[in-house]
Amino acid sequence: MLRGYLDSVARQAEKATETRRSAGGESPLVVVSNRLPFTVTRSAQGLERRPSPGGLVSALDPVLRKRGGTWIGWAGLELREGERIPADHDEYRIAGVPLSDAEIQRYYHGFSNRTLWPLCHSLPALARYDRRDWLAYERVNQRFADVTVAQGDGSAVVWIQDYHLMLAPERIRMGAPDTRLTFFFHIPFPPYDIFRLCPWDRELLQGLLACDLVGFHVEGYAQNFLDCAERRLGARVDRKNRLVEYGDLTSQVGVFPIGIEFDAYEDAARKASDPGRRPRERVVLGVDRLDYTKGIPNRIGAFERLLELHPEHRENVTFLQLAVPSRSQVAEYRELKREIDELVGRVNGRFASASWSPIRYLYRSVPRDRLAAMYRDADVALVTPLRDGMNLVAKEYVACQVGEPGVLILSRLAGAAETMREALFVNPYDVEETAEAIHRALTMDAEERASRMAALRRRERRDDVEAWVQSFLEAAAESHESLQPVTEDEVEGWLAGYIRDYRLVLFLDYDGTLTPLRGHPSEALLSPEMRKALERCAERDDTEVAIVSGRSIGDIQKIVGHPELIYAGNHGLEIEGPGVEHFRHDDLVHYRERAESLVEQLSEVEERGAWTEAKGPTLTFHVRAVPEKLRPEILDRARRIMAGAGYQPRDAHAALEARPPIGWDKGRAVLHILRDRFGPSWSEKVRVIYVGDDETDEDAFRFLAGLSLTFRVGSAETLTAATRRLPNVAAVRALLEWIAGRRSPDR
Ligand code: ADQ
Repeated sequence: MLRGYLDSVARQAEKATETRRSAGGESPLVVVSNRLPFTVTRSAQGLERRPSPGGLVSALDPVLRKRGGTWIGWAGLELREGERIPADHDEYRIAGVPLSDAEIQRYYHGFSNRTLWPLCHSLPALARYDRRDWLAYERVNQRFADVTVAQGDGSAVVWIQDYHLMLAPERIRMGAPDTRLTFFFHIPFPPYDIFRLCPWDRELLQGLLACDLVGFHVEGYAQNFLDCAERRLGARVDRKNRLVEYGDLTSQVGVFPIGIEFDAYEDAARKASDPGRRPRERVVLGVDRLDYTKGIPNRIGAFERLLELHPEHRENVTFLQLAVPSRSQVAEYRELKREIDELVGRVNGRFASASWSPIRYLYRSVPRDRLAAMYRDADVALVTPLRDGMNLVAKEYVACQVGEPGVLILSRLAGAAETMREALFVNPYDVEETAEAIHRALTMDAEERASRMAALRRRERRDDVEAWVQSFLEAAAESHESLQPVTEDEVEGWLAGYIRDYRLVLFLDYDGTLTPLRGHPSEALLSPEMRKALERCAERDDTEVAIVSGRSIGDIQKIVGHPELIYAGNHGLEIEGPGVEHFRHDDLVHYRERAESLVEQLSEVEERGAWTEAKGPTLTFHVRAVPEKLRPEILDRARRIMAGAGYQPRDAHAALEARPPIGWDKGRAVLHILRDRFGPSWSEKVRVIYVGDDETDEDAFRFLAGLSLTFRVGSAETLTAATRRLPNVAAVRALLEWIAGRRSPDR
């Protein structure tokens, strides 16, 4: 069913692209978010659309109308057979992502809100890790990507919103490699020590690193992300320019603090009627989604403490807390509701008089005009989240302050604290400090209130949500810089401490590591510079060099041509070199004949440029010359033939390796060389570095984990067990040149 749906999305997309091209204009925008800009509900009359409130929708709506494009998201309910999202004279396209109730349960309430939400808000004790939630998250992200790719408009800027869709960029990149992919993360990005608690942290980071641009609200989140990419994925990072190089991809990381629709709130505050309140009643206001990150219990505690410390506020000040019901499917949220009910009851019970209740608590959503009036009339806004990406309530309060200026009390732990400098700051965990801040706000003189509020309003008017969208889209349109090529100084930082005063054994793969991959293996020759670097390494008496390749041993010896090196051919099934006993795996003889017959069998799938490289007991089936679209089918047939002949087919770069099933790989070969050359306690005598570029090198990376420094070169499609990623062959050369020229150990 999804297939048919995707086809229809693709057909619509084609039509829209044609219309836009004939009209000319900017590249279209594709917004991808968990929810569409409206929610669909089912009633007796059928399906209906209700616009979703919120600054993001109102800011993006005009941009989409002007540039053309698509909004992709979930409609808010599971559509039944034959039901479609109702059309409504849309000026841009709407593509719904179908999700079942069960998927919403695991992907949305589960992984998004029970794992990522608490973790990103630095509340790891509340995070739950359930593999079934993760699998649903993966599946749903893939579906969002499929719908996006089916839009088929390579010229569009794709802008993905928020933590529900961290894997989508990578999946979109696979389906549409040239797309300009951008992402905005609306919640905090936590420090490395917290993010790594997630069992799937590397997959999530890799998902985002497929983007050209990743945006955060504040510098701290951006730096946390860079830190995680470097320490968990071995990516190269330029902190100053906020660039991450992951394999052969580079992402720009940017800081874009979000704003609100300032004019709309200000206007609503001016127009809203006066609800009329008791003379002398002063109001401290809290407005939040009912969420444990918002610190509502702490806030009630602080207000209670205020009444204890400063009894003059009793009877005169009321704390008005509005809370919109939120995520009530999640147990922690239901518990929080109960806790707040109890707290409010306790404080009111303790201090209320016949004519005054200290706390008024409304558990519901309030329409914009009423909310604006409440903001306008509040003497103090108490915005004290325990952690918050930005916090729009602080900004809305400021926009609505059109009368006698009030005071904003703001948690230092909200992103908004980075820019809203004129607020009174508190640590929300410090009840005493918050109580004193409320007292200070209630007793602040008019002049100070006016100057603080004027500065806050000026900034929020200028940096509104429209400005935010513009600055993000401008950055998205710019082509970002690449990182500086790897330098010997950089290599020194990675290696110097590790190999100081040790002998070094350097294992190097050949194709894709020492030379770029070519159409035919015979074209992949060493550059003179690389040859020189290799020779200089081999000349050192504290360094040994081994080449570990999938090629036959004869071929690799010939093509490298240096007599002093150790060579392991056929993925280590054959080993030769100075100081190492000549090795051929015992079972190899049995496979030589079988390989010959397999070569013959494969000739039937040698179509469209596919060919077989015979390497004695093993072989490689190459499809680099085959058009990309035809590869999967040809590879599939080759895979079946190999398996039928009793070989293990293994994916390689544009190729399939046929390996004898004899439990031997590059990892075992490396271990064999090390033991043979240096004895069983080799790890105490030498330091080991391994550099390779493909899946067959992963065996060595896993084997050597903890026992060596390992580097994976080139494309970043899969996670690696290597310590670090290098972008290309030039970076390998810088590595070898540093090794060749390093200071000798002091003996
Ligand atoms: P949220 O966690 O939803 O957003 P926030 O920025 O505070 O948090 O926005 C809450 C919104 O709900 C405000 O627009 C507010 O007016 C509204 N609201 C709250 N209580 C209400 C009530 N009782 N009635 C009506 N409306 C009510 C996430 C991140 C934030 C980030 C935003 C935008 O968690 O940190 O600022 O995205 O990027």
